Amino acid sequence: MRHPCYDHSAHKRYSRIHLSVASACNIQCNYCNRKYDCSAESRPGVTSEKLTPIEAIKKVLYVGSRIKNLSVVGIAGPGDALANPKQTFETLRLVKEHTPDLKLCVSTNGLRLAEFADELCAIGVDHITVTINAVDPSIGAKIYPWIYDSESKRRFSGIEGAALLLERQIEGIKKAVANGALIKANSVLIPQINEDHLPKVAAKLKELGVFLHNVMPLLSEPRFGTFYALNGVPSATQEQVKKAQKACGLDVAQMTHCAQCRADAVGLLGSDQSEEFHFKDYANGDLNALKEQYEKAARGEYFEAIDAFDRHLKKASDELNAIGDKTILIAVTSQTGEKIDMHFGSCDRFDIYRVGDRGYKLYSKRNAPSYCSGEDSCGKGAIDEIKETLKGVKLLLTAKIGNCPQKELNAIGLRSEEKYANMNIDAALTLAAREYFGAGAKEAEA
Ligand code: CLF
Ligand code: SF4
Repeated sequence: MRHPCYDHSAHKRYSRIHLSVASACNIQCNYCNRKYDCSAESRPGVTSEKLTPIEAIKKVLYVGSRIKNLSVVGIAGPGDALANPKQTFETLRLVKEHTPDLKLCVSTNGLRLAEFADELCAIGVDHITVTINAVDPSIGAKIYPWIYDSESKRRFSGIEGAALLLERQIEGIKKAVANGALIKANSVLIPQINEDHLPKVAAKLKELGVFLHNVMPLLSEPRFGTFYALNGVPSATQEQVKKAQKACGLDVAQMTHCAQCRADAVGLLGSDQSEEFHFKDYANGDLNALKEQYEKAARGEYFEAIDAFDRHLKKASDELNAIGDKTILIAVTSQTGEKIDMHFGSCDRFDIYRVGDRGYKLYSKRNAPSYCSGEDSCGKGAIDEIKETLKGVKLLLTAKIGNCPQKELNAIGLRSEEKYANMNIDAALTLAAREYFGAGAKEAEA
């Protein structure tokens, strides 16, 4: 999939551009200060430039002729895309007309999604994000002080408002799914408010056919001036997010690479290039001249090249999957999934590879309690469960491990190695396998 948010493997290949054409919002979230971008999709405390639809399409053409891996155009604020239907739809139509090779993506709080789902899908928006923080109005009421319903032209508050928002979100998602759109749901993890409720949200998302769930941490600092920040609701920790992702992941696939972008973000996720493109460079440019530049950039050929590269990679990986007649299981401790960069004591997920003398492949990811909990009883409670988790594994490649756990693991025939610390996983596995099989280990499993 050529969408950097929906496909983990695409996020280092394909870029997105956000068009900040939607300024107003029709609800109030307690984690948002409307001086800044929509915090349900972006990093709080950031203010984006605001564009008219015509400025926005000029920006797409200008940026697209310079960033060849641009594949997605998103509207994610700075307010709510569907609270500004005129600007949003005019922009989407212009993008569809002038850059039909780009995917269209919209992010919304969902209050008006049911009203606009058919129109969005008819234009070609096939990726829609809806922020759902609660599926219980009594919890929703602690998150949304009010919502404004444009149908009745009334403001609803408390449980009544939260219930109406939820009803519209559900109706909107059902309509969009029925139209074939891929729905991603964002949930802001708000400590003390919806932290323990998120698995219920995930269960509902599953029932609705949501494709992907993105649990985002609440970022709460007094300088953001939000209700929560001013009333002592703290930021969510990485541990809280991981725990929620693990629980929610039982029902719906979890996105774990969200960069909490700006409403005018440009480029790869986590590597923002918005500062490189200045309003004055494109806003007064001639639309036809910009379009010519865009077409000359031969983006289609570039996409083809990426696809061809992927096909080669798949072929190579298929070949690699014939990894040898003798194989062993090797576990690694990694925070990033790329390097051996985690200590055994803090690891709560072991990535297990099946490794042969000709290659390796990821076999499973196994969760276990951390050996080191930071308490006096450190290790004692967890080691039996870790040993059970690592049953059948012959080698553990880790950044650091103490003598006690090493001995415990040796007792189940598992050797641990620190010498590959901070090395890329692929290099470490290759070297470890070379050493293991070169040494003519007798124990290799079939
Ligand atoms: Fe933008 Fe959002 Fe579309 Fe992606 S972002 S509108 S789905 S193209 Fe992506 Fe950014 Fe996270 Fe959003 S990393 S904040 S999930
Ligand atoms: Fe702010 Fe977004 Fe919530 Fe609107 S939907 S109040 S812009 S966080």
